[in-house]
Amino acid sequence: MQDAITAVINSADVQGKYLDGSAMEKLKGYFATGELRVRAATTISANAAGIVKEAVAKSLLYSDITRPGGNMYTTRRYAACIRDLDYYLRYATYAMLAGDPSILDERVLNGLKETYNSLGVPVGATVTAIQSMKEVTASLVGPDAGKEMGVYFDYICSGLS
Ligand SMILES: CCC1=C(C)/C(=C/C2=NC(=C\c3[nH]c(/C=C4\NC(=O)[C@H](C)[C@H]4CC)c(C)c3CCC(=O)O)/C(CCC(=O)O)=C2C)NC1=O
Repeated sequence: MQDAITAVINSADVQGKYLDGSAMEKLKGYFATGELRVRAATTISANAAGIVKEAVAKSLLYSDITRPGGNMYTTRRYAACIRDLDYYLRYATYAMLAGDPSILDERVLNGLKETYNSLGVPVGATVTAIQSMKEVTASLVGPDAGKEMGVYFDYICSGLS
């Protein structure tokens, strides 16, 4: 796993150089948003179950997905879907704190598309639900932190598609 600081340092180290102006700007941007990131993560963790619930209500409930024959039908599959959304929210929050998406590649997206395809889990509906979490989260943490979280929700969606 990387974060905004190690990403900048690693790339300078590869060249055997001190951080240049643009690397310093990246670090400054990260430090300047530290407070924002921590505050957003605190709010998200205190409201995680509610965020998932509202996103599911907005995007999946009472659709073909939750009816007989749908992939969320039966409590076992419904619970697996909620659990997956919980994972996406938690890992997007970690990535937002780190200011770097590498944790998503390593711990979430690695092999996920293949797993979904082999189990018949619909990727399109999953992406819709993640986009819905993005909106619910932004309305809770405000536009600036919401935008930053959006980067990592979108990263998960493109990794799935
Ligand atoms: C932390 C990293 C991590 C991720 C991301 C993860 C995902 C993950 N989701 C799974 C299943 C599943 N995922 C879903 C999800 C959905 N079905 C829908 O129709 C909805 C659109 C969607 C929710 C948004 C469902 C229903 C299953 C069970 C499928 C089945 O067994 O038939 C499975 C198969 C094994 C299992 O059932 O537990 C994995 C590995 N596991 C992990 O360890």
